[in-house]
Amino acid sequence: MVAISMGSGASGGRIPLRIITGTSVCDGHDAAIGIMRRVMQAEGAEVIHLGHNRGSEEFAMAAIQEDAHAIAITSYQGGAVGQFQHVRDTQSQLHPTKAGQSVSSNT
Ligand code: B12
Repeated sequence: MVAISMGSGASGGRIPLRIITGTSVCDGHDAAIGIMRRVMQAEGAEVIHLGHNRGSEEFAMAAIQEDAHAIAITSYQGGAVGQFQHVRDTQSQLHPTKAGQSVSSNT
């Protein structure tokens, strides 16, 4: 199980990683993230999949509302590269204390 240690407790201190997944804005290429989210789930992560054509605010808000540990975005049109930084910036605006989460990308 992919989990992080949170010290002692009921689950032995390990909680499953919570990951937001989706495809970048104006992008309908969701085959790859469909594979990746199933790999993450098979490893025990809790995946909140937003689907395709998702904007920065949607990723940022979902990460905050779902108390996620990471955001995984796929993009097939190079124009969305800037979106990854924009998601972080939006998170910092919406919830400064949570802005430390990791955002992984593949273009
Ligand atoms: C399938 C496909 C489509 C399908 C998408 C189906 C779907 N639901 O996903 C359809 C037909 C809808 C489509 C449409 C279009 N497409 Co298209 N498409 C492709 C194609 C042939 C394959 C992409 C794919 O899914 N590969 C299968 C995945 C599993 O493999 P992969 O990409 O290697 O992904 C692996 C890694 O990259 C990695 N990975 C990927 N994402 C992530 C994310 C994370 C977090 C992690 C950890 C890993 C990871 O893991 C994956 C598994 O190993 C590519 C060409 C190509 N060969 O890449 C063109 C391609 C991406 N498409 C392209 C274009 C231009 C379009 C259209 C604009 C065409 C048009 N004029 O209508 C539209 C745009 C629609 C839209 N709004 O998005 C261009 C993009 C050019 C660019 N970069 O700007 C490409 C490159 C084709 C080309 N050579 O021109 N497309």
